[in-house]
Amino acid sequence: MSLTPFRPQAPILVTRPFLPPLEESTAMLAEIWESRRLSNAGPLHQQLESALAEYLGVPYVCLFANGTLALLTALQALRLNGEVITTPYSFVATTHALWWNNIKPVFVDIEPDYCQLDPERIESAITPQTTALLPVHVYGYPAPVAAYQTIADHYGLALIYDAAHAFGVRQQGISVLTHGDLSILSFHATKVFNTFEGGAIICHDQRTKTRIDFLKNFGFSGEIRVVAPGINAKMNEFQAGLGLLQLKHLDAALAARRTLAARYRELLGDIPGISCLHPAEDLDYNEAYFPIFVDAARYGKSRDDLYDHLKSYNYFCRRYFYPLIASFNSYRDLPSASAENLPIAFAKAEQVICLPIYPDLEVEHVENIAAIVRNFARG
Ligand code: T4K
Repeated sequence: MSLTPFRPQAPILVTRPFLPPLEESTAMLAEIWESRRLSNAGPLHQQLESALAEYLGVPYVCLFANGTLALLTALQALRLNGEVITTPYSFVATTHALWWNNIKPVFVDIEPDYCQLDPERIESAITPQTTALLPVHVYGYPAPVAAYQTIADHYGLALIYDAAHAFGVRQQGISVLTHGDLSILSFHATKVFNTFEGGAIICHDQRTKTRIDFLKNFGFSGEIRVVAPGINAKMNEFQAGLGLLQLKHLDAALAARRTLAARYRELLGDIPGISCLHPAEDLDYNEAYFPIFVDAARYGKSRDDLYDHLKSYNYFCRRYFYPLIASFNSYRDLPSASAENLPIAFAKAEQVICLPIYPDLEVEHVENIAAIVRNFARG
């Protein structure tokens, strides 16, 4: 397909939040105004927990004000300390959550195919202080869960997934959120399913849910009893009401993402030096992001050249996850943060560009972006 690239008048950003029709939201707001129930596990909060458990195919959902608070609370819920093995190839919140819990992050490199924490490299990083593994299902692609579980079982480690990107992802019909001890979701504006801000912990049993529910509400169990040093991390009724509305439209939004992603793959697949990720046959993938990787030697231009070139055409992509978490000031002095320890993660962070993808993106932009990428290689 040959197309002369055009420059859209309005900037196209990497994502644009999906929202339900405004009239549905105003009806929901009217209910909240009437009831005056604004927070503290009100009826909408409870309804969304049940609706999400059913939609996602998971046992228990604990709603949070955002994904970062869910991560912080998950680490508290399992009473973790010492060292936790994690990936440097993620959003900073993954590592910040460890730091805020006074836990030392230990970075282990990723594998080159799907940028997941490499199970082959985990065992050599385990020390007597290691208490858990904290991998990420990066871009929503499932991490190698069976291999992690074998290691966690063998060494008696907890296993928490940062599943911020993996909303609705199923492998062989089973939600990826059912693995490990806990999984964390983000419902931020930039995510597949958003409640403006929001998040959740997925857990397997009522006992754990009860503990998490105490922890996210100051540790209160009843009116005057505090059973744990909790925090205020609750999702409010507006967020929960919005979530219930979003769920009604979610399948259509996911279908639109899949159509766009299929077109990208079709059009970018044969450009030398540009590679995309491909969902496996048995995967119901959410197309949360559309990362491409630029091999500068084969493409003839660097990743940053292409990023700037797309910007000159008014396409504002993002380089998730560059810079690598391990290169931020707070973490760069950790022994595990060195480039020698993390060669693949550093290399991938230098190659990645996430292209725009969101449900109401018009397919002509996907075709235009692909043409820009193709023509730039020749230029
Ligand atoms: N773990 C992982 C693996 C994560 O990726 C994240 C969050 C977390 C944990 C923490 O979850 P939360 O506490 O956030 O629930 C964004 C998001 O702020 C962040 O939630 C997300 N990951 C991360 C990957 O991306 P930025 O710095 O890229 O956001 P920003 O404001 O530059 O927005 C990106 C694009 O989205 C912009 O081009 C404009 C568009 N946008 C953004 C917002 C906020 C909109 O169109 N409307 C909006 O309201 O971090």
